[in-house]
Amino acid sequence: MPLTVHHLQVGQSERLPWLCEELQIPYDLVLHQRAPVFAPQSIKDLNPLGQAPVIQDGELTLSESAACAEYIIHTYGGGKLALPPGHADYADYLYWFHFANGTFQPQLVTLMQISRLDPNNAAAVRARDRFETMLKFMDDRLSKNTWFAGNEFTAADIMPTFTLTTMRSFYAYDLSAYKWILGFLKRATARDGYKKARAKADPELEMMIDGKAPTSYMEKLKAEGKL
Ligand SMILES: N[C@@H](CCC(=O)N[C@@H](CS)C(=O)NCC(=O)O)C(=O)O
Repeated sequence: MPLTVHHLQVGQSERLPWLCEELQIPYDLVLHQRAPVFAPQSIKDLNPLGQAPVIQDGELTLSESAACAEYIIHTYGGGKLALPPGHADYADYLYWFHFANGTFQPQLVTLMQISRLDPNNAAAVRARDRFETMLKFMDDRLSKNTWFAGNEFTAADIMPTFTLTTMRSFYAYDLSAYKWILGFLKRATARDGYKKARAKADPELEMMIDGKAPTSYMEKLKAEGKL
């Protein structure tokens, strides 16, 4: 049985079909739709936390984006798209790979949740400041490097792209002030692997690689009477 990737549409599991396409490995993609915001029962049946991604490989069922990415890279990808110990950019690779879901994505989730309660309270202002500091930090990095880890495209580029694109449909932040991030997004999403994955995983989702904030997924649901 080949590797199966469970993708909750409009979600961070989009990283895994992209990774599989870049690695050119066979995989079955199972699409799950939000119901209408949170995960459907089909994801809860696979992961007690009710979150995607989930992968299955024989008897194994695994969740957590970064764990799944590492599993795929090292089990099926021959280590491609990861940098090995001893590589000049190894530490940078590790840092940016883990920064994505260890720091950047949680900060945006915090900002989104606090802002919904009251966008002007002190905690929301602090969360926004910290998030903007992170964007500036990433922009600086990309002003000096083509890719996050250095000169090579790696999984450290796949990991943060969700937070810089599709996640903006849940918290519509503007990227106009970050021209190096925008350049990175253009390069990353022009790759064949990204385009193939997008066509399979979220064919109807608008590309969110412009500076201006996209239309929020929640607004669309409201307009369609689903919220
Ligand atoms: N840290 C987890 C987070 C997974 C996560 O929050 N996934 C979201 C999709 S963006 C989800 O499944 N949300 C559905 C829900 O919470 O009901 C990971 O990296 O896989």
